[in-house]
Amino acid sequence: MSMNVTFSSSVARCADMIQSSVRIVLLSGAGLSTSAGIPDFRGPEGLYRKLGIENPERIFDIGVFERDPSFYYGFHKEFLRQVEAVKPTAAHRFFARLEEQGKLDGIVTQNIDALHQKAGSSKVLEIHGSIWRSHCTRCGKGYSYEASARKVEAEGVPHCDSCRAVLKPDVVFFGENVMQFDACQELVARSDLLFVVGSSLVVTPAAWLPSLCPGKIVVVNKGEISRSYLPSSRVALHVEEDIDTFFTALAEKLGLSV
Ligand code: CNA
Repeated sequence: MSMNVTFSSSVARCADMIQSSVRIVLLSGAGLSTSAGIPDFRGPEGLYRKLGIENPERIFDIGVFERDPSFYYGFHKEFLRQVEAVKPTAAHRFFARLEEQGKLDGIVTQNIDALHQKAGSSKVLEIHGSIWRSHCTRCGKGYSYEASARKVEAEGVPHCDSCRAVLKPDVVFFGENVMQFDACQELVARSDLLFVVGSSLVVTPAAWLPSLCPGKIVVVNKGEISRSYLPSSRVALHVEEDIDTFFTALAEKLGLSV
């Protein structure tokens, strides 16, 4: 009972904040896509726990990739299969509706699954890149998603048509620079309401972004998050609920159909 009261009052407070804000920004993480069927890294059902690898961050370690790309591509093949099968969640659709209403200034996503775009969002900054393009690690030749996916299927580790070097998807690995960071910083710095949804806030520099928000911050995340860089005085609301449950209720409160 008391939990329901807390839940509905969180929904109501959040709806009020949305109504009184004009430049809403979302920082999203893997938790937004778990209900679509893509496991996150660090959540209870996350890949790190499932794969049982001692140091699973090695999957996205650029040094490991350069030494042995087959380690990454074993994961990649499975990931592509999942991404192709999944559909956006209610939470993805919620933020697409906010953009339609002219309320949402943009999204910074750490996800590489393109579910925001599939849901209809167009103002999306993919700070960790995406799997939609690949390039040759030697000559730089670019490959479309379809071309590289065909090669992964046929060769396991895909190679360049021109120079035979290994291809790498345009996903940001640990040890590489993130993408469009200036634009991400500018977006957050002019927001009056920042949603941080489904992120453990442990991966920098994405985890630094909330500190640039001059307005209010709403965190929606069930499970542990790092508070190292989170400006706690600006966190107006921390909702520890299932993401889809919360955004479905919020949409209903605001009269948005998701
Ligand atoms: P993370 O570190 O895995 O954290 C996810 C957070 O979401 C955890 O705190 C979970 O407890 C929480 N969470 C998961 N499901 C739910 C739910 N249904 N309701 C509420 N909370 C939930 O993910 P981050 O994004 O913070 O980590 C950064 C990495 C993970 C980024 O570089 C991503 O590219 C990378 N990643 C992306 C995907 C994807 O594209 N979908 C999948 C897995 C990892």
